[in-house]
Amino acid sequence: MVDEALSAGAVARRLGVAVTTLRTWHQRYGLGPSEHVPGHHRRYTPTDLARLEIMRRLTAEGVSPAEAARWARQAPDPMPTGTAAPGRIHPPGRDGGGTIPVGRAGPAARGLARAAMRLDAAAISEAIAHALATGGVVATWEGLLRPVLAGIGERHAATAGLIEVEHLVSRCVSEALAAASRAKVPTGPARILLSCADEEQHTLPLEALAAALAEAGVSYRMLGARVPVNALVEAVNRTGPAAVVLWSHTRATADPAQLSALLAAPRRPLLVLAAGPGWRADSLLTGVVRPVDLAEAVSLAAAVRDSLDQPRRD
Ligand code: B12
Repeated sequence: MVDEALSAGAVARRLGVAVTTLRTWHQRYGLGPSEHVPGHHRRYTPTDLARLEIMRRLTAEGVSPAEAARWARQAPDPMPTGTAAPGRIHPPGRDGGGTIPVGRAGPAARGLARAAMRLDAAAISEAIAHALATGGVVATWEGLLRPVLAGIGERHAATAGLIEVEHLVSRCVSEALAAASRAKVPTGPARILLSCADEEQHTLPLEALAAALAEAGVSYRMLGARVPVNALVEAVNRTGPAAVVLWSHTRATADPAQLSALLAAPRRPLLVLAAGPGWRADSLLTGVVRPVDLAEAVSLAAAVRDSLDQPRRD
């Protein structure tokens, strides 16, 4: 619920548009913030937000900005969130070309979903970068990225569409996570090896893990997508990692032989993590651990790294 005046950044996130777009709508079409507290930046009131919501929806439907702004300026004071009350104006156009379901996720996820549907890469990247900077990697993954990615998957499964949205969002997520990882490069030897299973192209969860490890100060080495088992074992033998995280997103790439090969490697890691929904819990070998989520994967990897820093008793 909107119960207080908002900054430009907060409004941009709620609407899923870039701050620069808001600025243009203000300067060109007079749809700016109307609350003015002396000595502070102007703030957007609920009425301003409702007008901008109309502007966003109509422009997304292809109505020209000037025409959309005319409708937006006519809007009466807003009703409680989510209501389409009688008496509200009914501007031209349909109610959007479909949405990405985000379940119970908050306004930032809904904003990101809208930006995704418009293929607005600037707004998508801005929303992710802001979440990473303010909430950190795990919260951004769980509260923002995971719901939107799962929603895209759901819509795709139902309609066979949205492939362009899936690709653009994936790219923006990758770039934002890589930037977050680069911003905090941990020192010390890389004792955690991250790899996708053979033929596995779903890398984003592993990229989230990499960024979360960087944030936690844990060094890692990332092999990325589609790593054949021989190459994985070669990397293990050459680098001697304490833990290997092997990601599989679908049953098709979850061949347990890859896990057996890790356990049989001459430089067998202390911990093998079979991560991702591809792995069947009941088919995992002794010595293989299956994390339930990102936070658990981070803490298991950090614990192994820390155990190496303890004096050995044997
Ligand atoms: C983005 C995406 C892609 C991108 C990936 C880009 C990239 N760089 O990663 C691209 C376009 C490449 C792609 C390709 C394909 N995709 Co795809 N893709 C997705 C999508 C939308 C998001 C993937 C993702 O990152 N999910 C992350 C979260 C949302 O997944 P989750 O299941 O909730 O994961 C939780 C658990 O795993 C748990 N967890 C447990 N342990 C750990 C450990 C860690 C470290 C973490 C982070 C989490 C964790 O927590 C996770 C959430 O945090 C999914 C939809 C979905 N629901 O996942 C489809 C989806 C996975 N894809 C699907 C398919 C079919 C494909 C293709 C076969 C399509 C095709 N015909 O080519 C190819 C497969 C290529 C291959 N061989 O790997 C299907 C899989 C169906 C199935 N179960 O077999 C899905 C489910 C979409 C659908 N509903 O149809 N895809």
